[in-house]
Amino acid sequence: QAFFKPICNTEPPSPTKRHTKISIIGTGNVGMAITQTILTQDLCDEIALVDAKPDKLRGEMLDLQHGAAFLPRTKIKASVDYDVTVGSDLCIVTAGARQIPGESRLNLMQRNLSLFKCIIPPLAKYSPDSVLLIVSNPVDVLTYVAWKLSGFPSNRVIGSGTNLDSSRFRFLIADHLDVNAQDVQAYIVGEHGDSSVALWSSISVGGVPLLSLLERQQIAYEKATLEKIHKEVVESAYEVISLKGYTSWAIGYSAASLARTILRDQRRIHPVSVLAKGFHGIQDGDVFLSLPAQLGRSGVLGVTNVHLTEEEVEQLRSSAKTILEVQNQLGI
Ligand code: 6V0
Repeated sequence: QAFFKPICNTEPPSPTKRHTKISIIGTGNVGMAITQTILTQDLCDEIALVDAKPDKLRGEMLDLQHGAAFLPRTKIKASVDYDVTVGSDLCIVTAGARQIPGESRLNLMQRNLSLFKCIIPPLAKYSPDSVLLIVSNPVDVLTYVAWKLSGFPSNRVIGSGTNLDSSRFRFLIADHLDVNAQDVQAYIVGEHGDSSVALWSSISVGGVPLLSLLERQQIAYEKATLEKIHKEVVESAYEVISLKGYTSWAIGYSAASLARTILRDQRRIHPVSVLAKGFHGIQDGDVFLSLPAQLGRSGVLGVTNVHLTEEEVEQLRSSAKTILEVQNQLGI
């Protein structure tokens, strides 16, 4: 006998309301912070977790399931087998090898390439229409690797890129001016990490362009102060890692915000890693780096025509060159 006795003939579910599923590959610090943010923000109906360590994976799944009474209803599954990801709308990859002390970046990159060869083809097989969101580092090169291995069109392969760096940038500017970070429009573009580019010329606070405001009010804006803020953005990941061993909460919010924009077709603009060939004079080779891009249900809808100063274009091209150099050594 059924648990519930129906009170009337229930309507079949509306064909426009569909089941949404997110798969998260890698249940380390970052994967779990993303999962927990997605769960609490009620962004999908089902989450599938995949990791290479079965005990850790099952432990994380049970721990989250035990919170069901306090959370929006979301089915949580976990397996070391990729068939658990079947029919995903969004696949978020956070699995990554950890740098061994003394290991070169290139060697780490080669190990991550081997890892992606085991991860991306089955994801593409089980969810051929999904959007891939790459978080593992070095994120720009690995987004290129994921694009190549998946065979997906480039609009469906996105790297979380400088979405996080931009959030750190907005926090520091907001802190400096004592305003709300959500009122600060500011972008960091280019490589996620050391060669990232701060777009000072396009910063605005509550619709007021920052640099012209400072000039109008004759506040001697010192380039050194601005550069110090950017330097702090670049160093902040290293600082957090040196203090707590890894970064997790901010990347959790950052990736969940991308998931919301994509799955709910919000068409918001995020600085994320996209195929940048053809933009701002980047012509040599297929390189993924972050540019302000409009995102929606089908992935990247377009790249905004943001104004860059000559210096910013120069820095962006040099960022592209740095990424291409690593990419070319991989032989993929
Ligand atoms: P972690 O805690 O070591 O977790 C990595 C997880 O990946 C572990 O649970 C592993 O078992 C798992 N894993 C390893 N190999 C496989 C495989 N073949 N299949 C499935 N799972 C596997 O690392 P953490 O979570 O701290 O970081 C993960 C990645 O995110 C790293 O590459 C970081 O550098 C990167 N980050 C990227 C950020 C960004 O802004 N793009 C920000 C923070 C961290």
